[in-house]
Amino acid sequence: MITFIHTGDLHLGLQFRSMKFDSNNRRYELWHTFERIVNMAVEEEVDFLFIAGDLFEESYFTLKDIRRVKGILSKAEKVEILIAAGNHDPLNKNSLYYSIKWPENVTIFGTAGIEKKEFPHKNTAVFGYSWYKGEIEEDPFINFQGIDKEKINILLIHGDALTRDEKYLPLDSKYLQSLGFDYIALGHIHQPTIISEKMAYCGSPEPLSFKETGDHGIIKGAIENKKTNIDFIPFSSRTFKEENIILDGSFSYGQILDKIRKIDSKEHLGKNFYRVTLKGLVSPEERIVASHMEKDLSSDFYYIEIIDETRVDYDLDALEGEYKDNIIGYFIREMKKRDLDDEINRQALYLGLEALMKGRVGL
Ligand SMILES: [Mn+2]
Repeated sequence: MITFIHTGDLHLGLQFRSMKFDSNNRRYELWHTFERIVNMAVEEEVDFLFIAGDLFEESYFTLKDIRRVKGILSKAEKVEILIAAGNHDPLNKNSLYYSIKWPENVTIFGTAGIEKKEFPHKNTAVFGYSWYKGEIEEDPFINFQGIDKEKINILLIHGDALTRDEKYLPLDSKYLQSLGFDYIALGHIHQPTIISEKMAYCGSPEPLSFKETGDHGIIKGAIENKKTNIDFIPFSSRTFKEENIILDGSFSYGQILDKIRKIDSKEHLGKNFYRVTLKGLVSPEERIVASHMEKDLSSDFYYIEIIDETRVDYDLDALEGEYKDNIIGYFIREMKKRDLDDEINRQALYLGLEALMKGRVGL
């Protein structure tokens, strides 16, 4: 039997430039989680650690950083560590992968088609391929010789088997599955995706943005007598969560804040990244100012982002009565002739009213 941990897409060194959160702290967390993964491989005495590409961000990584990677991996001297570079850490002549001497137990796959590394004492062959630039369209399987079915065979590769984007090494999952591998460890898609018991994307162990909601972690697996068992293990220190809250115009500001605080347990609020979109109606007195709301919630949340998609709930009849002789009254009467159940008409009504009411206040 062999056991393994499959990870990838760590994106160590990522800048998080467009994010509002503390990017320096998040970068530290990526390092820490990488270290936790390697520690787990040591503690659980797995045979293999597979890293399926995008281990680091080449554009921002330094020699000091790659030495830090080596230092962390050096703690797992009894684990066979295999790396297939991806589009963010491509293996070319300038690559940091070439700037240091790696321990004996670390294998970085080459870039000239699918390579094989044998582990005779484990009766295992691991195949892999590294990207050499940021976009790969050619087929690395062109000269692939096939596998020896007497052995345990594993493939480690970074590429797109889901949408098969032609720039990002499109992988044909049916073809891959037909090759007879006992396990195919994929990288590139950041959402953990188990395609079959023998083929999976581990996903990014630490999610990197609100595009990566839900659980993130690693895959642990074992292969025995041609049978493969894999488990997804949630492992991230934080998760990204998106919620919608529908308001109906009857809520006070304080009640809206309370509603937002109730989207999760106190413990989770203090830990995760939340993006809350407010929809529906608010009374004219309770117009949302997202930045104020974020400040008022900041003591309850580790990170909170408010997106305001509410509309002000005007009392049309009252407004029409109050302003019957001026443009506001004319506008309401004109709009009432239209179908106000139609979303576009309603939006026009609210936007128009908002502009007119603001004008009134401005006077
Ligand atoms: Mn990636």
